[in-house]
Amino acid sequence: MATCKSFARQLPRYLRRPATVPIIPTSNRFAGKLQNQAFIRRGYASISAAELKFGQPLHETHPHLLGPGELTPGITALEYAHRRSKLANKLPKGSVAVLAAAEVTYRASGIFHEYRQESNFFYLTGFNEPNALAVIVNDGSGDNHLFHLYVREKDPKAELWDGARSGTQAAMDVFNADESGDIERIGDILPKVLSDATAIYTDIPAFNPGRSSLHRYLYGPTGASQKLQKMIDVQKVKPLRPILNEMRAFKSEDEVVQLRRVGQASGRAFTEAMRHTFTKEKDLTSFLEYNFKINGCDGSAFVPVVAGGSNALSIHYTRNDGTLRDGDLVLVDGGGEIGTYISDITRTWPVNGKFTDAQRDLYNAVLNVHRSCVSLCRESAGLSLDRLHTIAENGLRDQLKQLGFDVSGDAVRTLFPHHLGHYVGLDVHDCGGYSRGYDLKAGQCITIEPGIYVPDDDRWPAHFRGIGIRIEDSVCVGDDNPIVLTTEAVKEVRIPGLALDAKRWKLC
Ligand SMILES: [Mn+2]
Repeated sequence: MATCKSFARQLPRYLRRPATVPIIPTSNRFAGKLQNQAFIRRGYASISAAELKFGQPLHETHPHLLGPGELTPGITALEYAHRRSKLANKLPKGSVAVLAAAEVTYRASGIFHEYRQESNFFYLTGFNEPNALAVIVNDGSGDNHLFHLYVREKDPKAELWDGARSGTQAAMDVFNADESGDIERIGDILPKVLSDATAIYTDIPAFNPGRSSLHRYLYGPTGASQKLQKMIDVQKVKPLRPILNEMRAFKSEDEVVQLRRVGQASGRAFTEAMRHTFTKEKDLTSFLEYNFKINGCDGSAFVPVVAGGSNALSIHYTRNDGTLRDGDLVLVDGGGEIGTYISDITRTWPVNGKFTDAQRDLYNAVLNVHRSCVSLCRESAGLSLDRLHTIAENGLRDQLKQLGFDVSGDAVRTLFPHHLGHYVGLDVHDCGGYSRGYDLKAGQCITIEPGIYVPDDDRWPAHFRGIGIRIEDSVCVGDDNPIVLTTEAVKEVRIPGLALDAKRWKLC
């Protein structure tokens, strides 16, 4: 964390703000006043915090994972309150936002997938359990708002089997809800909450006419769904996602620190993987994922691509069950996740540590374009991701021409078939639906990932066929300079003492 803190000091001016005082607002009604107070105690009644069990790590129970005042790694309860205030201010007076937690999904009967919270719900609450509903109300009181958080009530029997829940008391004391209640009773509670709303902003399918997949906990078998549907005028229902995309597209200082932290841990895992020789894609995959975790990540952000030789021509290759052959390249696209913030990196290196001439030429072509695009990740360039993509296409065309490729017609689209980049943050493809046509602004975080994939086709020079190369970094857009979030993953071919094709090089 020392590195992250020193990194924060180097952040551009726009990202700096006074250091966050570790305070936990007891109610959002007082969030404004709280900024001027040193400390507000949480109310745990007569029970000491150490005796309490929660449904997720908190500073009191997991001080090795969270600092004081943090609700999730690196993000304070105060920042969550600010996010809710900001959202409430973007809503018309008297309207509400309604968000549901992700549900547990199953890979087979009784066998569940690892739980992953719905990102918008997480962004506004920091609450990491299923079966929960958040309601944020613009009550017309200026900067303030009302926050309802309905969760699973504590239940010793159920917790004995499924692990601890935070419960309704913690929803208020720890997660700072003004109102809480048992999610099992939501069918009775929600109509009262929503009946006065002038508009309802939500992405829950159940609220949309024509969609019948209602969440079990939201409606249950009580007939409440019909009651609720009768009460809600469908004209009142509007999509919430575009408003949240506008917010999530711009990262706070604490978010950038988290993205840098996960980028650093993930980048180091990549560089460590390059030091070893693997003969199977599966072994490299395991090594990478193990190193993400021991470097401090919670795990992988997505199923990595570990593609030896021509497997790299398949962009989303994730079988990772082939062999790694002497003389081939291996393309690895992966990244870790910390506190639901993710990293996305791709590196391509020689299995035996030594590039062939053709591999090095093509690698340098991609690297040159990668570097020039990264250098343009600054607000002062006035470019969008779509414009950067066109710049990358033109750059690759020039590079390929110099290497003897016939670049006429659709050549570049064939050899570079995907987009140059996407937004990153809580999701790998962050802010789904947010246009890549907007000019990039300071505080946005994106990937830059040019690639060349040469099919086995007479159309292309023989010595390049079957080679697939992609180089990807996660980057924070600065005012005048990019901040590369994943710089620890080596990508230079030749730097004295640090080179991809000098096997077992030492880090300078
Ligand atoms: Mn990517």
